[in-house]
Amino acid sequence: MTDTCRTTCPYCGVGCGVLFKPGASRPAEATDTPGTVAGDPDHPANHGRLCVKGASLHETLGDDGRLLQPRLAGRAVDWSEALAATAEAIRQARASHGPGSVAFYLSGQLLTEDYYVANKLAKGFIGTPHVDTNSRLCMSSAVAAHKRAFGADAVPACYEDLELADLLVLVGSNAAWNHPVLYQRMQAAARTGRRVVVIDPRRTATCDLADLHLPLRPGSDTVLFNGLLVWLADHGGLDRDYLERHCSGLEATLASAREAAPDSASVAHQCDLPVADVETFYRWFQHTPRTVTGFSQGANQSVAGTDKGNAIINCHLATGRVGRPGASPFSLTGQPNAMGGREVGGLANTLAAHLDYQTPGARELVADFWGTDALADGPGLKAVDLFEAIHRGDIQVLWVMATNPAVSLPDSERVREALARCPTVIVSDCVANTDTAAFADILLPAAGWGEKDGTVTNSERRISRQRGLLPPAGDARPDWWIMAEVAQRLGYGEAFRYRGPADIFREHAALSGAGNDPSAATGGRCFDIRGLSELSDRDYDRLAPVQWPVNDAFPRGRQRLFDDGRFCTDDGRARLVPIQTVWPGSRPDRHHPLVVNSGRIRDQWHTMTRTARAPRLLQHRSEPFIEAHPRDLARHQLVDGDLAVLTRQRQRFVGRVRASRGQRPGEVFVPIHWNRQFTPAGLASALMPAVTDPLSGQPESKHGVAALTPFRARWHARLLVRRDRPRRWRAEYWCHVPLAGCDSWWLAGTDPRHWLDDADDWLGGTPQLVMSDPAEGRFRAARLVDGRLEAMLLVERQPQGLPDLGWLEQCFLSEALGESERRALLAARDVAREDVGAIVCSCFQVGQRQIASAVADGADSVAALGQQLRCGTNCGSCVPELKGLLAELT
Ligand SMILES: Nc1nc2c(c(=O)[nH]1)N[C@H]1C(S)=C(S)[C@@H](COP(=O)(O)OP(=O)(O)OC[C@H]3O[C@@H](n4cnc5c(=O)[nH]c(N)nc54)[C@H](O)[C@@H]3O)O[C@H]1N2
Ligand SMILES: Nc1nc2c(c(=O)[nH]1)N[C@H]1C(S)=C(S)[C@@H](COP(=O)(O)OP(=O)(O)OC[C@H]3O[C@@H](n4cnc5c(=O)[nH]c(N)nc54)[C@H](O)[C@@H]3O)O[C@H]1N2
Ligand code: SF4
Ligand SMILES: [Mo]
Repeated sequence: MTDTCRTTCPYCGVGCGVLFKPGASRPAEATDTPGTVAGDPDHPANHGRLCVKGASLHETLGDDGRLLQPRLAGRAVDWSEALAATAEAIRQARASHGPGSVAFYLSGQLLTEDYYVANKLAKGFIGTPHVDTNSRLCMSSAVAAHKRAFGADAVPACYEDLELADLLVLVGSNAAWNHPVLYQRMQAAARTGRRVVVIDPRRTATCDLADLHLPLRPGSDTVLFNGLLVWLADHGGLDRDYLERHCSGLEATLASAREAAPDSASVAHQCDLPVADVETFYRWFQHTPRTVTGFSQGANQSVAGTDKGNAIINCHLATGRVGRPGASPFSLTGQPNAMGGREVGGLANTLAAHLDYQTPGARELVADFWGTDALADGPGLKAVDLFEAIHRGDIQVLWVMATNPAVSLPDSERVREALARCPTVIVSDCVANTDTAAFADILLPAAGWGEKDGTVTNSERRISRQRGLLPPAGDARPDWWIMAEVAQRLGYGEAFRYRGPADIFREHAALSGAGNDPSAATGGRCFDIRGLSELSDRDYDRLAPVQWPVNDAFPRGRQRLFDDGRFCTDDGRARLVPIQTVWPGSRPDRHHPLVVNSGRIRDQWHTMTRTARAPRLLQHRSEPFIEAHPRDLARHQLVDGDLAVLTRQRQRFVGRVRASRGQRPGEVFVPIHWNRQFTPAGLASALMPAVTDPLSGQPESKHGVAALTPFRARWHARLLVRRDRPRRWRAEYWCHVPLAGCDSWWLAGTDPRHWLDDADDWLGGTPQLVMSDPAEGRFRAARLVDGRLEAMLLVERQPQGLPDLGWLEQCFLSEALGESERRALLAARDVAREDVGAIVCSCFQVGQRQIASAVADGADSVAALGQQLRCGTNCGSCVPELKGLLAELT
């Protein structure tokens, strides 16, 4: 068990290669690491780089918090009972209500092999069309846009293009935090004349790289890109020859663009941008042949998400910049295997292997290939509609795999109601307690990263192996195995007799080539990896990262698509698509005066089931927050550090206020990560209406509306205890923050408390050190056992009075507290150690105060700070923030 394995990071769509060296044994404590990780210098996505999440992967392993056994109605059972119950629920629903009463809700975080088996089992054998995935919330608008423009869901570009481009346009992408290694590659490729434009209502960390930031009105992207097309047409910027030979639809598209965005003054007005900035962008685009436009959730998660994608692609087609070195539109994929899921056909409106139900002959081809006569008839329900159908009672059995819909779907309260109403909810997850698992009738333990084997496809179509070396935690099993076992029990045995992921991969690769004729008029289906359909088990194990297609024409894969101007449409021409303006579905009103934008933070992954296990990843942001312009805060009598409440109808989001001039007045930003495992009212999705793009079905998760009010607390507290204490507290506000040496909670309440009387309760015993100042609303108590710190409570009237407690964690690691440490505890301030301030560099634990004092002492660059404090010298994720601090402080 000491070999190093080459594997792939399970987080974002960059798909970085990771070298993983397992330790000798699986440790009992999550804080002991069962191995080490490093970037794989030979992987073409990252060339050895990792971001802070990837670099902390080993800290997220271990059995602590894992789901170790199957459970039926909360009772631990063995696999044979769990599998039998799962099969029986499906059999009964199918027999009494038809195959369409069974639904699967899958995930772009499954491996391709898991995904393939799920799709085959559900659509092919159970015969239900209702198979959708969290990629609906993520990439489905980009998928729909690609299909409209290119005739297939294919990303033309590759990562190298981000480096070759002379103009990089980033639309609704905070790559510095969400695609950090790509961002580092963009940063490293900076050179004289290379320009970057960031289009985002917020000034994000990514703007650090920007020569021009366009903080547009939310939802106005199509106006901006329609205006660009008009500008190109009016200033001689169209590539007439390319349009003539390879595209159709220019006239109608230009006509509707003129209507929506007649000139740059109109664009500036509609987008709420200075006219000069709009024209600067237009001019740069016009005069830079090597332009890449990267787009992500600010484009996709919109009622006009598909249109935003096509408005961008229109401009690239109009200038002949598709699939050429350094010139292409580029959908930056979110999840590690959103692409693999799209390849196997995991979306409800697709069938399998880039075949749609509507494709002539497709159903017959797939039914024949799988050897089934039960294949679903046509498209099924998309995620938001699926959960509505569950709410209505149309679905008897829902199988949720590798996703957390109670947190991530919009209008989360209604989603919870739907889950509660569904007669049988099956949840496959690697973690025991999630908001969704709380609704499970059958809970199945899935093997996780480091334990399972298979492939994933990244944003640039590159297929890489994820390899497992650790034994699965407890009784956990790979998802494909669980489904294949259920298939056996449903009587579909022959079709699911896989010995391992290699068998599944070969079958998937063969299906991509089935009935796929490259010499056909349409050029065949572009997702074609038949060249991998005969890999031996050994070859599969050794499979090096490769970009699809892989076939006779491209036996080693293909870097770019459509560089020959031939597309996957019937006539081989790409389509420009006329785009009209559609504004966001919900508008602010008297009761909900603020626009709520939501997104990601640097160090957390989605619903935190894995990243919150690495304490250092909670240091950058440890609580849900509300970022707002200082003017909006002043209007509500709020200051930085206060708690506040966002309300939409009856839904509440409680978070800590962060003042930011990078936020447009009237708009606030909240993170998507916190959920009921950590805090009772921190769900961004509670504030999002279930409004979707009519074409893609993708929810508009970037645009809710809400009212902001102060959270009027009488007291604010921080409680730190050694592990194994109850997790929920009687306080209106609590937020759980796991630390390395202890557990901790931020707390606040409106009711009067008698701290002295209740101290034993809070601390789990009588405190030895107590300081009480009721007049000031201040209280501190510490409990020691055999000289070791066991629990500590600090109370203040104002949250700003609570000191930064980074140093306190150390006290829990200390074997015996000395006199000065005890004094420090009561003073809530470490007299001997420097209070480093809020952590900015997670790798080396460098805090804001340290940085400020280094700057005061003359450090005037990121390099100088790095030399002095080491911050920013490992993964580089904090460099934008370091620059921000330097700009602020110098
Ligand atoms: N650290 C971290 N990285 C991640 C993830 C994670 O959870 N954590 N998740 C991964 C996944 S699955 C995904 S999908 C990607 C997402 O990656 P991104 O798309 O970069 O992430 P978001 O933060 O959701 O949103 C991006 C930006 O869209 C902006 N935006 C909002 N409304 C508009 C608008 O109308 N127009 C424009 N132009 N912009 C707008 C927001 O202000 C935000 O800064 O990240 C991946 N990487
Ligand atoms: N308001 C708002 N909502 C959003 C977004 C937004 O920007 N704003 N973004 C949307 C986007 S782009 C996305 S991608 C979604 C993400 O949202 P989700 O997919 O709901 O979030 P995750 O936390 O990634 O859920 C993955 C689950 O799978 C489990 N898991 C991990 N590995 C495995 C495995 O191998 N097998 C199994 N069976 N389980 C596993 C994890 O423990 C976790 O519980 O959120 C969407 N929701
Ligand atoms: S950028 Fe970070 S999270 Fe994304 S794949 Fe690479 S190491 Fe993982
Ligand atoms: Mo995503």
